[in-house]
Amino acid sequence: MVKPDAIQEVGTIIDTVYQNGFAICNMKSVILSRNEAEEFYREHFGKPFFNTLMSFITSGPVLAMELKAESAVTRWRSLLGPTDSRAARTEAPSSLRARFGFDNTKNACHGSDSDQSANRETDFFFKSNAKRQSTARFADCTL
Ligand code: RTP
Ligand code: MG
Repeated sequence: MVKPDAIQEVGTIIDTVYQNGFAICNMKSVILSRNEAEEFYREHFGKPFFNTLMSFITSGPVLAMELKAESAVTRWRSLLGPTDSRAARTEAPSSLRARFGFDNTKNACHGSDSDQSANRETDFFFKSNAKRQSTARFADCTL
């Protein structure tokens, strides 16, 4: 998920997605409501940064993408770099968070932290897509 602080860089981020061998199976831009943001980030409910995270993630559009690749969760998180963009700039200067994020909250992109989270989070954004009648196949995404 491209977060609101990096949405103006979304073209470059999509270039990076393809250059790193991911397929994009689904893509959707939305502005999350507070309730939706709480559901998406429910594992962090009650943490000290939760309200700051809620304000930030609902402050503008996000771009959700369902990415497919071998070991996609690990590879995408490695491309993201450390959570704090300031640390990313020293520890992983070519990472997305180093390039496009700002700090510990505004850090450009999200990545699922396990296959289980990836399933839950892709359902969160895309489950309703399946209801559409279409004969089209998803490019590169035969599972
Ligand atoms: P994400 O879930 O967004 O991919 O990030 P992550 O796994 O690297 O980090 P996580 O611990 O899951 O935190 C989720 C998001 O909450 C914000 N955050 N703020 N101390 C803080 O102020 C703080 N810690 C985390 C960030 O936006 C982080 O990506
Ligand atoms: Mg996380």
